[in-house]
Amino acid sequence: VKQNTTAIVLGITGDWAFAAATVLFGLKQHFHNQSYDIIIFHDNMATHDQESLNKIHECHFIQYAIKLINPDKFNRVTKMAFSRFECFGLLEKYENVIWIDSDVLIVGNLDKLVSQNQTGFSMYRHENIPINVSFSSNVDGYNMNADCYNDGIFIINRSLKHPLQLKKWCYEKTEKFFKHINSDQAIINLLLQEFDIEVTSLDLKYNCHPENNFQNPLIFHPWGPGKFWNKFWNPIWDSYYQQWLELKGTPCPEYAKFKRQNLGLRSALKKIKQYFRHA
Ligand SMILES: [Mn+2]
Repeated sequence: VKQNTTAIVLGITGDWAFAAATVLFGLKQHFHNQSYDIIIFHDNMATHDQESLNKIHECHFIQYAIKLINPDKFNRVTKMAFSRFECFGLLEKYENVIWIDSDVLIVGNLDKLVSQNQTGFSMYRHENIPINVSFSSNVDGYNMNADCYNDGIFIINRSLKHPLQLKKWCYEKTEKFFKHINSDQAIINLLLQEFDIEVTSLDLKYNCHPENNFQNPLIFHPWGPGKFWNKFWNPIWDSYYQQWLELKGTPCPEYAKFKRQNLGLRSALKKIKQYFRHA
């Protein structure tokens, strides 16, 4: 079997198979100009869910083992968020590696995504939001007021120097700075400073919060605790989710509850109208 030159990487706890499914459906719909391998780092995902995901697109499943000093410290992310550090190692096998958070919704064409990356590392930059939002306390020796990059979606390629060293550094500093950091994103932003990495600013359309009134989004990403299954109801996400259920994938208990509470027929119609007004 010929290996593709591009890998798309997800990392989820076993109970987020439904979320990965919605990303795979979005990719199937909107990413056509090349073929790619899909790699899913997971934490004890049920075999039948792996089989259901394979029906959407063949996936390479990798059980992720990492011992962080204190995973309970991170209330906003699970240890699986740190599996994005594996992307650096994957550059040994792939020319391009794309990390996509599984809480996103792909709504437009991604054929130009890989070519956005001119420097080896591409991510959306939050202008005027300092990196200290990702920390509970400052780390000495770094500029904590630098603009924060959002690592929910990033693209790296072989222009990036010594990727294995970067990977090692990320894990080491996650342990070393665990008292200071709130998430993986803190470490990625320090990494940029430590290795003086030039980042290509990814356009907002590839990493756009659903509450942003941006006109032509291609990927919605509700960073923060509100997700498509508990806060931002969206008909496209819902249709992908229904397809997942048709594949007998394990449902999302939170979404069933959210729908019951918030989506009587009347409020559903209202939200659909609002959606198409903005679309
Ligand atoms: Mn996210």
